[in-house]
Amino acid sequence: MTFDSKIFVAGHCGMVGSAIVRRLEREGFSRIIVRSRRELDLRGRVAVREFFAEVRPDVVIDAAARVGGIMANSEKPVEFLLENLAIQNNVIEASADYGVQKLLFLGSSCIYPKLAPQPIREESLLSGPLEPTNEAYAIAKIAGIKLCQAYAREYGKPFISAMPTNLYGPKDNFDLHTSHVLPALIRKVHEAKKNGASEIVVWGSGSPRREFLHADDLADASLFLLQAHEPVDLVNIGCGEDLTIRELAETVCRVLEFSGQPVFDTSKPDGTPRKLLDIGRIRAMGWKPSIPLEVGIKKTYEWFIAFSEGF
Ligand code: GFB
Repeated sequence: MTFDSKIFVAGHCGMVGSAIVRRLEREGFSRIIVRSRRELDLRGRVAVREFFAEVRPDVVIDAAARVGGIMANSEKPVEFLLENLAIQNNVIEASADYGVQKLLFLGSSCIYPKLAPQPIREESLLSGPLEPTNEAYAIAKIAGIKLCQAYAREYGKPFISAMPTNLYGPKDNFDLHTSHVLPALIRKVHEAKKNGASEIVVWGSGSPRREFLHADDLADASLFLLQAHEPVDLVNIGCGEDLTIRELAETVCRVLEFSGQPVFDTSKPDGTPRKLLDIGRIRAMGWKPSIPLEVGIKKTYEWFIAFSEGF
């Protein structure tokens, strides 16, 4: 990838895609190509092929996906499966057919088995049953990894699959029903402060452990992988540390200067008990994360305050 490369960022309006575009711009890449959903529906194979035939990108970053938290995933398995398969099949196939030199396919740590040994190494893929609350999304993403690997094996395509841990940052989804846990906690604490409440309701038992990576760190890792010379097909991206949901809730309360307490609604699902990635592979290549959790939460809250009108 050079500064002259035509780089197509699929999903640039989302949290991950927008972080990648910001980073590419900051580095001085001048030919960044984006299309809104209205301009190009990535679920449509013909439209995607016409776009690739016309634009001929050199590099593709596939950050387009239907994503959501534990509730959205459990309630909408059909949409998570169909939409993600369609988007990634179209983008990956067109990248292969229209001469893309490098493709980065972004997935998620939920592709690994529910009870995979922790921290989870890339080798754990397909070694056991998945977590039921996000099985549909995970199966779609596993199909994407397998498609990239198949293109590499059969046609020599340098397609990379990167699996980030739970992400957060500006432009996250703060809808309490469909969001992930971190934006939900930020919003709950913000509203509790505003309303003078003394507690926030946290879903589940508080005991599941999760690892969190700021979207800007993921953008940094994405550029690193695209510029690396070592061949790599599947690579984890995380921060290397996890904490319980209770500890996370307490951290959000502290960072947002809320003196109330988290209380736990155990009628809501816990999901997988622990999800900590082994990041030895990308560390050995020379990459490491740089945004500590508390700093990232503070930055995300500042974004939320600035853009939360209408929430
Ligand atoms: O972030 P989250 O929705 O997704 O939930 P997963 C993580 C944990 O936080 C679960 C708890 O144990 C939730 O029960 N939690 C506590 C909450 N309070 C809340 C809340 O207010 N909202 C939410 N959403 N959770 C997703 C997968 O799993 O992770 C996706 O469903 C994807 O497929 C994503 O892989 C990264 O970490 O459980």
